[in-house]
Amino acid sequence: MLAEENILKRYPGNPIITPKDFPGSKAVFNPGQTMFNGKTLLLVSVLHNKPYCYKGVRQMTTTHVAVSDDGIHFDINTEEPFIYKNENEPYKTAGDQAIDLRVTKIGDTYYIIHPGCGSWGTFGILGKTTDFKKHEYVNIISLPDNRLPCLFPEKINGLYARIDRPYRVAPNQLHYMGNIWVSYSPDLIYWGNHRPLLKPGYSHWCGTKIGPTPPIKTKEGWLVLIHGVEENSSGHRYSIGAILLDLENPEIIRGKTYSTILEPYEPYEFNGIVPNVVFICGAIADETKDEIRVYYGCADTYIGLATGRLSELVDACLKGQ
Ligand code: BMA
Repeated sequence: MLAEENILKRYPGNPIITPKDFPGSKAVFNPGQTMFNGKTLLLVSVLHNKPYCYKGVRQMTTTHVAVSDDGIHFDINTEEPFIYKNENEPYKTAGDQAIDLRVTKIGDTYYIIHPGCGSWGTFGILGKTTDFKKHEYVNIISLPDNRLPCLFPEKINGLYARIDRPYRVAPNQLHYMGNIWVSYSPDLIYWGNHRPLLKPGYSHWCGTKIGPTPPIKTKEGWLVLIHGVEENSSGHRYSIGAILLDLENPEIIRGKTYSTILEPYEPYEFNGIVPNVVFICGAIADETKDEIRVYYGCADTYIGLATGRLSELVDACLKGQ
């Protein structure tokens, strides 16, 4: 699909954050995102050129807070990581993979989920903060291989809710695949009532894999931006689409986009550590302004900004465009 036909439109000054903004890094990508005290706040995944030493622990990836008044120019805290490997569990076991952050605000608390990766497999680590200075570990909330559960921003029928994507080995053994599921919890730690929601492969752009981001509440339903992976003769291609879930019963899909809302097209989405990738961990929506902003990873190296109209995305889901 031509870039101009996608619902999300790129900011012309993309990429807005690059490794040049973080001395010693080789990738600054896949950010978690939210509004905090009236500012746009990103939790940036940083891959270092050589081990980054913090509090005596050497690590190759860390998470850093970046804030902006205008949503375009960001001030990154390069001195202090927000999440980093340390001697406490689960970080000791998990290795340093504090990347791909999913942020959900529930009440006054910002919950953050990121993967722990290591010889135990990849699992979901839940943490929280109220000030984006202190990150507090809560618990491991998903077993391998289920790296990124995403929380709904409010309880549904009296329970916390989440969507996740446990992996399974595909029958042809060529790829790992996974389906998206919904589950519920009384306390954000113990999860149950698991229900299957969506398989990959309903459209060419998500032929082998799909993965969720935190749901966004709209009048018409929960809007969930997802990434999709298509394998072809030159490798993989990561694009972005959307699904819309029923507000009262998120196990019901009200609609989904069959085409991408953003797919790799620009040079900075090809020329990087992992070419042919646009990857999302969330979005910032404002229903009163009918606006959605997506800070997305480009080729696992940079951060780009794409914007669109929330109502157009919801319509595209309902019409199956
Ligand atoms: C996924 C994750 C992302 C990455 C993407 C493309 O599996 O590892 O961090 O952006 O692959 O490489």
